[in-house]
Amino acid sequence: MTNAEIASIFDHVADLLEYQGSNVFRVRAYRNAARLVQGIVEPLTSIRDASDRSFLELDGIGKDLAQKLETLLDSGQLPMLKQLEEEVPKVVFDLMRVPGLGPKKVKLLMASLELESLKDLEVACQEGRVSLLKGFGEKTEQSILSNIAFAQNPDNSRLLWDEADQIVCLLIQWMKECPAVQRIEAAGSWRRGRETVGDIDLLVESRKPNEVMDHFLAWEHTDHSIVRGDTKTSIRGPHGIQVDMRVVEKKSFGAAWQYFTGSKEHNIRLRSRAKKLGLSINEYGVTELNQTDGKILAGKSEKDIYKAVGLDWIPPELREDRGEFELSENGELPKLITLTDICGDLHMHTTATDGEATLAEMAAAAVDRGLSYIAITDHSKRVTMARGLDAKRLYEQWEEIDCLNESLARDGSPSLVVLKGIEVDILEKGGLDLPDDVLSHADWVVASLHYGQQQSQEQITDRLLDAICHPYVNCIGHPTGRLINRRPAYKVDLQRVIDAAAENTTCLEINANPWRLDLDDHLSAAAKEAGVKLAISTDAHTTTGLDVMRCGILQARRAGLEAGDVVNTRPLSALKEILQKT
Ligand code: DGT
Ligand code: CA
Ligand code: CA
Ligand code: ZN
Repeated sequence: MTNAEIASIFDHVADLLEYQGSNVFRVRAYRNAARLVQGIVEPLTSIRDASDRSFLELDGIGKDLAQKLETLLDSGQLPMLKQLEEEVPKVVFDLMRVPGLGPKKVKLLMASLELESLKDLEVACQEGRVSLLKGFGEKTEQSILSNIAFAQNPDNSRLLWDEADQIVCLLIQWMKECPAVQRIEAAGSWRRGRETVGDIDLLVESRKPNEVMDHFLAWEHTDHSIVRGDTKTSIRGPHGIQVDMRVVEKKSFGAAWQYFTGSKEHNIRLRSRAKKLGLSINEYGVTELNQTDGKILAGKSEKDIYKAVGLDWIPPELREDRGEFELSENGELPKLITLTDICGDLHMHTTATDGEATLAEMAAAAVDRGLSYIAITDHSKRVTMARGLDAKRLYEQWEEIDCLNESLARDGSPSLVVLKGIEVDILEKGGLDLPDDVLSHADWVVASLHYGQQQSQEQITDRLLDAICHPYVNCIGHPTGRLINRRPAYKVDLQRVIDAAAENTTCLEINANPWRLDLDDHLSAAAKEAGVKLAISTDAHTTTGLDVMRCGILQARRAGLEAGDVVNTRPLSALKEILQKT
């Protein structure tokens, strides 16, 4: 069982408990545990298997949850969940997957309408029966209808990249134990760093395909096999995801890796380019178009394949047929940003609001990750659910930060600098949640929109534009508000947002949380084009939450960003210069 699967089980438990009206602290414990486990990159099995470690070392995991983790890892099941599933009608799960329908609303709907399926709710909305219910106007009814369509769209049931990555890592580790495997690499959308992955594609170099297939089918997470062939075998693995494994010979490895990395659009362009040069490209290699002897001109490495058609090797993240061929041909491919370019992280939370680690713990975790600065950006008071900070509590936190910086400096170099920040809410009626004179004392201000997400495009765009033009706002957090597979973006004119950000030297965020990843690749590329500086930030709520930076980096690479396009690649002194707004 992977970490992501465990996280989704805990989330599910939290939903069901909340639906049943269970104690809020109990619900919260499961939600927090889900978020914690989701953020841990190391497989939990390795904590279980280490004799000197225990789950209790994880913040927020007490005896009860530790026991549940053991049970889940040992049996793949949770008796408590089984019981909950018996108590709660099945349709409730489907209803809760509709964005905007939380346990409370679902309860109301269940109590007033006879619902046995999502379809029943759709019909009830179409017949106007939902808008008659207390607390559900016509607007809500319309938004439920469009969100049902969102929930039913198969594009919204793909795995997050991060979830797929956990499976890829486990599988590669397992396959390497097979002596017949000479080399193994992952391909497909995972390798291109797409935010979601439909199925996983693996490529093995071996002269003994049969032994490789046997080993693959014996993987502990193999649910069942779909097809077994001589060169390709497919299984269903964790989360029901399909994994395709292909075995090729050494002389074709590069060609196959290129072919199965895709994208399909990129490959079509590549093949037609080859054709014009009198060549043919397939998964075995490059050959002369009209030659029947089948002599392979290139195939061993990807570099050879691209070279054969007069191109520089193209990084997988750019292989979407969005202009990469022209860049490659002219030797103008960008030098894509990497994780090692990152010097700081400019969005994170602590126990002062809804984070799970203290200020000092976050700072220590940042030092461990080699960062040279972080900004603490807890929520402002409007976010009551997270006990957001008012001016008084913010100033108290900043005093704490002063002390911490002093003691960090005393500890000697290389040291970390903690910036005094805030994630200030952009209010429903417009304006910011804290007075200007408070914001003027911050080192770094992120402004984000959490409430009033159902407003019209004009309203939301205006709210964001106001924040962008505000003299003390440095960055707009998660600028579209979408949650992948869960909630669509709010309606907003992003071109105006991007243009205003460029004009006001306000940064836009690429939120590295694998559920968010907004701005996405297209929008980040548009922002770069307009001259906007981006900040890639983790929005961490736990210490391990800092590790999602790599997901943000992938999204940035897909947008063609270089280190220079991203503010938190600068050393602190250079960052401060950029922050001097005109
Ligand atoms: P996904 O799995 O939906 O997230 O996206 P991909 O890009 O991993 O797509 P997938 O798994 O269907 O195929 C892997 C790569 O194989 C794809 O990016 C391009 C390559 N490919 C080339 N020609 C074809 C073809 O005719 N059919 C399929 N299925 N794949 C092809
Ligand atoms: Ca795939
Ligand atoms: Ca596939
Ligand atoms: Zn945040």
